[in-house]
Parts: sequence; structure tokens; C-alpha cells
Amino acid sequence: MARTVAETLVQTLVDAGVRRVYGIVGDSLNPVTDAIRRSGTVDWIHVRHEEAAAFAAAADAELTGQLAVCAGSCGPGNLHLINGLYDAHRNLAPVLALAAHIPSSEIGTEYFQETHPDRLFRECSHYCELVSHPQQFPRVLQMAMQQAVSRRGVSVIVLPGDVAAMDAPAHSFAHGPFLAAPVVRPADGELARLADLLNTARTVTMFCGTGCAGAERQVVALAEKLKAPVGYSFRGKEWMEHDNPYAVGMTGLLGWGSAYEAMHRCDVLLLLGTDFPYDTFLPTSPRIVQVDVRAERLGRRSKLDLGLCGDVGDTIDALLPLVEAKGDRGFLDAMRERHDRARQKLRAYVDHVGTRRPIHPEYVAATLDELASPAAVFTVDTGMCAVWGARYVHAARGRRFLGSFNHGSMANALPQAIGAQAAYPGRQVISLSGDGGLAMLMGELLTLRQHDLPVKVVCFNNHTLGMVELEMEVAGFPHYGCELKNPNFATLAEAVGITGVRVEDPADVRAGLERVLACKGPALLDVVTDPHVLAMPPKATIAQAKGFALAMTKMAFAGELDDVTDTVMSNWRLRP
Ligand SMILES: Cc1cc2nc3c(=O)[nH]c(=O)nc-3n(C[C@H](O)[C@H](O)[C@H](O)COP(=O)(O)OP(=O)(O)OC[C@H]3O[C@@H](n4cnc5c(N)ncnc54)[C@H](O)[C@@H]3O)c2cc1C
Ligand SMILES: Cc1ncc(C[n+]2csc(CCOP(=O)(O)OP(=O)(O)O)c2C)c(N)n1
Ligand SMILES: [Mg+2]
Repeated sequence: MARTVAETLVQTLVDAGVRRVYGIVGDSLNPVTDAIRRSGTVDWIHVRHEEAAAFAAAADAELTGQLAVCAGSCGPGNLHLINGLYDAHRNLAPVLALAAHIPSSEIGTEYFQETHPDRLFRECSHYCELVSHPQQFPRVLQMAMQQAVSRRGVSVIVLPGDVAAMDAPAHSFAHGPFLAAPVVRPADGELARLADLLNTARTVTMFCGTGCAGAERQVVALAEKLKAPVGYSFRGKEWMEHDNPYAVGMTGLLGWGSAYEAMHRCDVLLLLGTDFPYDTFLPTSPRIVQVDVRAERLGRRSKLDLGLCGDVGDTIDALLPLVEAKGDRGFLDAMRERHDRARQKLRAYVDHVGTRRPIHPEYVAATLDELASPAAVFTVDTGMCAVWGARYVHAARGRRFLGSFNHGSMANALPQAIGAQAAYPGRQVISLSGDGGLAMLMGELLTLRQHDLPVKVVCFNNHTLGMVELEMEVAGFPHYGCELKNPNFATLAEAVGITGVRVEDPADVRAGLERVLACKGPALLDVVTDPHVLAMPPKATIAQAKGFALAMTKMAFAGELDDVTDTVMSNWRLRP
């Protein structure tokens, strides 16, 4: 019997290993959801906002490394996917989005719910095509899957409901996507130039991004030979922070440790698998080399003395025999000592504020770090949760960190946790949610209950859009529009059938976390935190300091900021 386009779609996805589709049903999508229902193999993960479907699919894809799928009905249904799809695309997560479309005969008539998804999603996808004839479908599907997987990012298939219900061609060749894994390294001459740069430099610092995933062994071997401190981006943290005797922390506004200094004081800076976006934190004096498997990204963040196209692991494998082992550990040891001091300061700060009321979020994050499983998946909301996650939650082998790292959207953590938990039902998944972020996609608490996803939500309830409040202070603006009049989120969680625990006293933080983490099902910890904690970068500019001073004239810190190298300046307020 002939298969419909929708049935062909679902069977091909099953053959490609897809087991979940995230979305919301509706009209034009019905042939597809019905084929999913009849497949018996694919779970339909029913979310409450399509944006969450896209975030969840992206998290699923990032964790499993496999193609993940989300879907929305025509017009507003699929339009809601867009923010999550931007996020997926920019995080290089292989996601296929099914944008169901109005009847093909109505396209272009300003029909009910008409949008043009093939135009709308172009910017947040590698491949975005309208299927206007069933004959076209199998190859469009093949191309969409292949591009999402091989170029890593989003593909969108725009599928009118009537076309989805038509018979597909009898002979088609849509097969699963090919996960090609070629060896990619620079040419011999380029490697020789790199080796020469490294061999003639007195001091080298390496800065590693998420492109180092899977190449940790090689990175450490190269650092050992070069006696090089290794800094890492937020996305690189999960791979480079643990089991790495050369680690010196992160740079950027969230930075800590001695990465900033190591990157500025070295002779040669080697950027590996990173597209770290904050160019003002990148140095200009050292010679800089970048290795990225996407050659088109070379040199777009900093000046480069050498730009090389290669996979980090393959490149280091080929480079190592050409590199002379350095004997002088002076620079490395100095940076490591500084890093250790920064780590101790973070710890001392947590101990110092651990009993203070209102509760300090750093204490919550550090306690969570202690109590969470070594294999936990943490999702961090854009906002101050990103700071607490970066600084106080340690990466350990097996732990994963997801965030809206490159797109920087709020409300990412809860839907990402949904995708993580759906992909790994037995794993501990913890969402570090801001109160603003949680409220933005709060309907997804219902998804936790509906699908019995045992996600643990830790809500940092500071009653404000805290990161923006801080931004305003730094820029010299008085706070405006940040205040949040929140409900008791624990009561709210209970009302939707989720265990809810509220903590207002620091003495209850540990027990609250323990209780929530021990829950079999979904649970939410509502921690009322201090809205006034300050998190400063490892290197504050004079302009930032001035703005800060303007907004907070009571603070007497003049003179201190020319050389701010303390990792956590949140204790300014506590200083005499
Ligand atoms: C509120 C907020 C604050 C933030 N603050 C900071 C901060 O202070 N510090 C910080 O570091 N980050 C911060 N981030 C995250 C930051 O915005 C970037 O997402 C992050 O720094 C990028 O990390 P990356 O370079 O590792 O990843 P990406 O930007 O994704 O770049 C990875 C690069 O690796 C390449 N690649 C992939 N695989 C390979 C391979 N096998 N071999 C070679 N190359 C490969 C890719 O082509 C890509 O160019 C923040 C995010 C948020 C939401
Ligand atoms: C969708 C979206 N809207 C607005 C912003 C701007 N923004 C960035 S962080 C932030 C505040 C987040 O507040 P909350 O979730 O309460 O976290 P907090 O910083 O207070 O911990 C805002 C408004 C954004 N990044 N994304
Ligand atoms: Mg907040």
C-alpha cells in the first residue's frame, strides 16, 4: 500500500534513529501527528509553547549528538518555534523543524494564518524549503536531515497539510543522514609554520572552546609539551575544566581564574575550537593562532597571525611530533598559582556569605554543586544563573552544561531540561532558572507533570531581572523596569502537581536542595535570593567602573578599579 508523505516522513525519521518529536498539534500538522501516533515508535512530546519545543529539541540534539525534531502547526504555531530555532542553529545543534503550512492552493492569498515560513526561518537555518509536490518530498527530507547533521544546525521543512496527506512516490531514496567524520587537519606546510611559532615562543597560552569536545586528551598533551596554561570558554568548560592540570578558568564577564591574564601575558595565544564572541576580552599584543574546522570563522573575533582549518584532535595529533617540549614552567606555574588563589577566594566567599540573609545565590550554586550527581546535566538560564553556573558549578567528567550560549535568550533552561530529560530519562537534570526566565515559559512546568519528566528546577528568585539591573548599574543608568512581583513558586508548583519547596533562610538551603534532588518526580526549589549581589568580570574597564560608581554613589571604591583582577567582586559590598 502506498505511503503518504507524512508516513514516509515518520518512517524515515524512525530509520534515522529519531524517537521523539517536540511540538504542539494543529490543523495542517494533523497528518504528521497521526502518522506519529500510528508509528508506535516515536514519542510525541507535547509542550505548552512551540518555542520550548525548539529549545528542547536542541538540547536533545546537543546531548545525544543525533538529529532531533520539533514541529509546529501552520502560521502562528510554527512561528513560535523561531526563538528556539535561532538558539539551536547558533549552538550548532542538528535540529529538523517541521513547519506545517496552510493548504498549498491557498499560498499567496493572505489566507487564514498565512505566513511564509520558507522566508521566516531562512536566517536561522542551513536549509529551509517548501514542499509543494509529493514527488519532491523524499529528496527534500534527505537534504534537510543531511544538512542539519553535517553542517550542524537547523533545517526547516515547510509542509502544507494537504501535501502531507498525499501519497508519496513509490520509489524514493530518503535514507538516514550520513554522519561523515573525515580527518581534517591543516596542510603540512601550515602545520610547520604553527610548530615554528610555538617552538620559538617563550610562553604559550591555549584557549579552548566547545570544538575541543572529544579532543581533551590531545589538548592536555599539547599543553604539557608547551607548558601552556589552558583557558576555556563557557561552552568549553564542560570539556576542559576537569581532569586538566593546566586549566586556568574562563574569561569574559563571567570569567574567573587567571585565563584573562594568561591570554594577555603570553607570547603566543592558540585559540582552539572557539568562536568566543567578546572581542574586548581578547588580547592584541600576543601573536594569535586560531584552529577551527569551519574555515569561514577564522579571524572574525580577533586579529590573527595564523588561521588554520582543522579538527582540534586531528590537528594536534599531527602537530605534536613537530613541537619541542619546553622546560620552563615559570609562566604556567605563575598562572596556575593565581588560578588556585582565585578558586580559594570563590570558596572563601561562599563560606563567608553562606549564613547571610537574604540568601546569596553563590551559596546556593556551590551547595548544589556539592549535592548534584557527577553525571548531572545542568541547564542555565540567561541571566545571573549563567554566572552562578560558570563559577560555582564544577564540570566533572560526565556532567554536561547547556545554555543559550550563543543566542543569549532568556527562558532557555527549563525547556532545555525537558529535552535533556526526555533524551535521558534516568539522568539527573537540573534547571538553574531565573525568576524572570521561569515565568517567561512557565507553562512548561505543566509539561514536566504531563510527561513525568523528573527535572529539578532550582529557581533563583531575586524578584528582579537581575542581570539587566546590573547592566544598568554598570552603564550608569538607574534601575528601571526590572522589578518582578512574583508568586510563591513552590506553591505554584504544588498547584500544578509538582513537588515545591520554598527556602528563605540560608540554614534551609542544603536541606531544601537535598529534598528536591531526592524527589522521584519533577520538583521545584524556590530560593528567595539577594537581588543586590554583584558579580564583576575578572577585568573591569574604567568605563564600567565609572558607570557603576555613577549608579551606586554610596560605594567607595574609587582607586580600586584600575587594576581589578579579583575574580569575584561581589564582596565589594562587604568590604569595610
Ligand atoms: C548571559 C551570558 C553570559 C556569557 N558570558 C560568557 C563569558 O563571560 N565567558 C564565556 O566564555 N562565555 C560566555 N557566554 C557564552 C558565550 O556567549 C559563547 O557562547 C561562548 O563563549 C562560546 O563558546 P565557544 O567558543 O566554545 O563555542 P562556539 O561559539 O559555539 O564556537 C565553537 C567553535 O568551534 C568550532 N568547532 C566545532 N567543532 C570543532 C572541531 N572538532 N574542531 C575545530 N573546531 C571546531 C566551531 O566551528 C565554532 O567556530 C555567556 C553566555 C550568556 C548567555
Ligand atoms: C527573550 C529575552 N528577553 C530579554 C532578554 C534580556 N535579558 C537578559 S538577562 C535578563 C534578565 C533575566 O532575569 P532573570 O531570569 O530573573 O534572571 P536573573 O538575572 O535575575 O538571575 C533579560 C531581561 C533576553 N536576553 N532574552
Ligand atoms: Mg531574577
